[in-house]
Amino acid sequence: TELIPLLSRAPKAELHIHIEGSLEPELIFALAQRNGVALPYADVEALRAAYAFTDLQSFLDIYYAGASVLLQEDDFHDMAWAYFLKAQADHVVHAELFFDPQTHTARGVDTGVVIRGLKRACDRAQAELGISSALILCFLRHLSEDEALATLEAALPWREHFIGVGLDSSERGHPPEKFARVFARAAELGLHRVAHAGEEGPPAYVESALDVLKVERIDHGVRSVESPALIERLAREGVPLTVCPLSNIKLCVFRHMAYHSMPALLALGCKPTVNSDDPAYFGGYLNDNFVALFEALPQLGAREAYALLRNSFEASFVPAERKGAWM
Ligand code: ES4
Ligand code: ZN
Repeated sequence: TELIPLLSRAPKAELHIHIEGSLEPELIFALAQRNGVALPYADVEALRAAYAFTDLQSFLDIYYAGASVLLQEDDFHDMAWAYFLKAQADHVVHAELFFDPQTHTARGVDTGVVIRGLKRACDRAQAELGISSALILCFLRHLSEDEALATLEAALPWREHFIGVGLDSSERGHPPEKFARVFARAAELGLHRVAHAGEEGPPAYVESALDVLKVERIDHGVRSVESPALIERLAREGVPLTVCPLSNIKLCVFRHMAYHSMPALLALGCKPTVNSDDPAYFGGYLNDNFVALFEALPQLGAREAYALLRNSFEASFVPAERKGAWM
């Protein structure tokens, strides 16, 4: 459509990007060599050939294997810096990055190494690219709540370097309420709260993320359309949904982009945004997600494009006075 060049050039905020999911195969191999880490893939092509996912878990297995090359502070900086260069090309002016400390502390990498490396890239993105950013610490939901509590406590020396907490990894069988205490602790610490819900899991998980974890945004939430009562609530409360179109197709949440729930979410008065999730694994960065969505869904027009861009700023955790410059 003729909207695509306009959408591509428009300033936008990205609110759902796992920084470990921006690690391209070329950088995985370069870091493996730099750190002397052996990979179970012969080369970049063999690794990329493994990116044929059937569901969330089949992706996560490969995503955690890819992250195994990250050991030094510079590795985290280099990964995030590569993302910021892609973000700049897509006219991203603000990004809120998820990171998974437990993926790294399990290999003996200190929480401080992870956070300091990422923070250095964030500061550099502001200085050299004019991109503002913030970090959101995510708990792996397939692990226990006690491990999540220990992860939060271990990150507190760097409390000023992250703005919130999230919940990611395997959704089914790990409902939000499993993490009630750690999210209450995060709230006490003045941290923002988000959670993945309604990606592969049922609408009930979106409800418990709101009611028990008191989250301010839902990551994905695309299965909310299965519950009219939930959709009515999301619309009434103006809860932002950070939707990731290419991710949903690659992980078989929807059979084809033409069946994506985005048009329904918009038409029913919800507040969705467009995001890239794990761009190195799902076939594209933020603009690729806008293009795939708008090309497959002719019912999405200029009004919807404007709403999605505006929602990305409105739903960001930037202080209200700074949002004024964008909106
Ligand atoms: C993720 Cl797509 C997705 N879902 C849940 N957890 C994740 N971690 C990284 N990508
Ligand atoms: Zn995600």
